[in-house]
Amino acid sequence: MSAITTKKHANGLEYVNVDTPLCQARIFLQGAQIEFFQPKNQAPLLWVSSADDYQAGYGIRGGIPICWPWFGMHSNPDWPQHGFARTRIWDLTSTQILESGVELNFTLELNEEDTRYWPHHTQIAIQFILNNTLTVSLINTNLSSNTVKLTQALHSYFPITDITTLKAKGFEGAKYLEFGEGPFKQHNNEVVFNKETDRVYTELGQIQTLETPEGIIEVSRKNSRSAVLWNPWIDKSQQLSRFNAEDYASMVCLEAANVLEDAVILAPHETHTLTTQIRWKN
Ligand code: TA6
Repeated sequence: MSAITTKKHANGLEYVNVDTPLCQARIFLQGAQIEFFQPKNQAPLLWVSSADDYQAGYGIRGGIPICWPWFGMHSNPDWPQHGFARTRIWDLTSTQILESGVELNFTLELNEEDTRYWPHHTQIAIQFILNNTLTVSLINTNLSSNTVKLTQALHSYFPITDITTLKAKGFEGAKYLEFGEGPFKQHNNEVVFNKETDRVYTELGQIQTLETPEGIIEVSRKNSRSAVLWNPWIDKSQQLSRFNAEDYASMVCLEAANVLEDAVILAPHETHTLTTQIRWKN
């Protein structure tokens, strides 16, 4: 028997609790941020830092924060990194319990302050389809009469037991930029981690895998021309908010995105859907 209920975290943030025969999940209304997803009889597929205190106004450090309507730093240094969508309260607009799993839809109504950052009439929605696989789709519709340009990412945090044994695969032949340099060519198929890694890949395939001794996490992307691969390593971990110094060893981000030259251009009344699908491959 599936159950979808709304609950309140001890620190006040509301979330939707999903408990079905196929999986369990928690999606916070703030940022429509999924911060927990566990398929039945398998380990959780998302990571959250124990240092996060679930305070209003901050993206939770883990799960899948939504970076929209820009990724990274804005040209105006006073504007929030990764946009404002992840700190806003989204509305749960529909839920469906199906044989094949559960579908939840959220929308973000842009308020007065938002239009200061993003003065374009835009419908922004996110759909979750939960079964033994997590499918997340960020749906942008340009309701204005002008063409708009935006960047976006589903900033997924994954649990790994040891960053030094992780092999991230599926990047062969791609190009990447890192720390403002490049593009560099990715010659071999796997990426290993021994320093801060913050790569924006482009021209890559739609499926990557995170291979650990505990199992293989498969991450696939649709309508995503970029993928961001990030581990802060030792020094950066000391500077990050809501992040333990040792957290770098047990997490990695692999983000379905459209950033930099891969920005999304939306003509009037055009819709773009960015999707990521996550599952245990074995
Ligand atoms: O996606 C990688 C990245 O852009 C890193 O450079 C780092 O800033 C990370 O996102 C986390 O950003 P946040 O604003 O959530 O601390």
